[in-house]
Amino acid sequence: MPSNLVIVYHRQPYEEVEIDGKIEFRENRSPNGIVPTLKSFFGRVDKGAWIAWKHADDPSNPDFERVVEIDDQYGHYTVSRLPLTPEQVTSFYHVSSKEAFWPILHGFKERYNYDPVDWPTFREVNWAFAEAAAAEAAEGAVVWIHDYNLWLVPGYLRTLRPDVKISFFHHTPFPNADLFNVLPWRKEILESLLTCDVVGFHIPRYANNFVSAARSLLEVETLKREKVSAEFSAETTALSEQSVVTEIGYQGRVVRLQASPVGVDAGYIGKVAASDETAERLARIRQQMRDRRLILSVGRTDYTKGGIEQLQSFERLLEARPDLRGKVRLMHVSVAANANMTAYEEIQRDLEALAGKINGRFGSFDWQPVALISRPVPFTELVAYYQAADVAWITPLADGMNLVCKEFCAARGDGDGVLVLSEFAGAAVELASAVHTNPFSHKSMDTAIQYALAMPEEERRGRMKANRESVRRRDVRFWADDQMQAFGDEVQPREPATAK
Ligand code: GDG
Repeated sequence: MPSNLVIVYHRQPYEEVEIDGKIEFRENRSPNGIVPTLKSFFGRVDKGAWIAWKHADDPSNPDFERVVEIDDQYGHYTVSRLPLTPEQVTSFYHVSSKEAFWPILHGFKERYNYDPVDWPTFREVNWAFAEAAAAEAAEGAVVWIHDYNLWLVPGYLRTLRPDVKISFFHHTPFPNADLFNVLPWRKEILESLLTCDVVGFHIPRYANNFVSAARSLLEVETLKREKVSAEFSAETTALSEQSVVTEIGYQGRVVRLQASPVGVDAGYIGKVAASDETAERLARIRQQMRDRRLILSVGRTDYTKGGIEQLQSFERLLEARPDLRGKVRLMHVSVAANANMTAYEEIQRDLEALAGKINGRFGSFDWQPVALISRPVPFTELVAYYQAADVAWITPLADGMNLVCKEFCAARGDGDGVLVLSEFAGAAVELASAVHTNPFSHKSMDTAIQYALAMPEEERRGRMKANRESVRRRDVRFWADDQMQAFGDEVQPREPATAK
């Protein structure tokens, strides 16, 4: 049966676990908030399809199961798995996407590694995704493609299936022309994106940057510019915009640009937070903490997440404030999502060295200032830490959105806790009541954490109330509805099945 919604995302939407020689599909527990969010869309259509890749040493092996049927709490859908060889995965994902695109998207020109990129392989893999999507899509279906490693899919798909509606969402930032044009394949990428009906971004800044890149190379016309919607904070921060381009024209086609921030499943997080199990865990954590304050930091091990800069600030805090020694602990959860990549191994080593240095310098037999956690913490446990934290210290140097800060607010049913948030996380233009900080300034980082630790209860509660309201109102459902509107009537909104 053809699908009226096809989601194209490089990762499979579940984990494959072998139990007694049988493969079982389990909820994906890797540290990334995207997958459950996307699956929640399948509750809205009769039949959905997901296109991903799967490691295959020998893609011609007839036993390779290409299509898997799933019926779960999200709905009924099939998953088409493209068999990629280890060489293709390294080239398409680890090299082109992570070493070349990722640093440019996040503004780290000096980390951009051009030489090893094998562009024909990148094209070949993107073509395979486009072909698989074309095979699954019903007449006029919506094909929703995710993230920069599939940048060429829209262009290929448009040639294969002119009838489908194509929407492309960027989970990362989108840089301006000065940065984007560092990529030698810039024109090909932009021409592909301009075959979409909708190109989505988290926030207006990224949409405007996309326009700047497109206008620098192609005859693109601005058709509509609007005042930034009231969903985004009126307060100006590093990523604010006053107006946003919402429609552009290219070669007779109208492309709609949408700034639509991804939210979290606030209802689900609230339920986990209110459970007896979490209450027990929370009590245990509090007992272990005794009267010490807990600063919590959670993120993937990645130079964009600013872990090193944060630990350096924590060291300066303990240096400047002897009164806090023995009274405060930083729990720094930093989980590597991409094993065997030099850049991430280096960060991991640096984090370990710095945490060790701080612990050696300030710690004692019964007090370790930094708890560095490098293995994934189960989500239900993470929620207990969100609740136990006096401060969530979320200070990426660049981040498309950042879901951790939203999860923290959603988990704080007690109305307490302080969120310190980098101005360079997309979420900062929504969460006006967070304590904003500039991670490129020692002074700003150091002042913000001290301010948060000293914040009186009334102010804490006032800020948390406003942040929680915003996180709950613009949760994952809000994002879903926003996206559905952009798709038009092809995917009829209806009550989604209960997610998770
Ligand atoms: C990309 C963009 C954008 C983390 N550690 C553990 C754990 N996590 C979970 C968090 C959260 C997710 O991972 C991280 O989401 P983020 O949004 O913070 O970051 P990215 O993975 O970089 O995601 C980002 C996002 O896409 C969505 O568009 O916001 O800007 O970079 O859900 O809870 N979960 C568990 N244990 C951990 O140790 N269970």
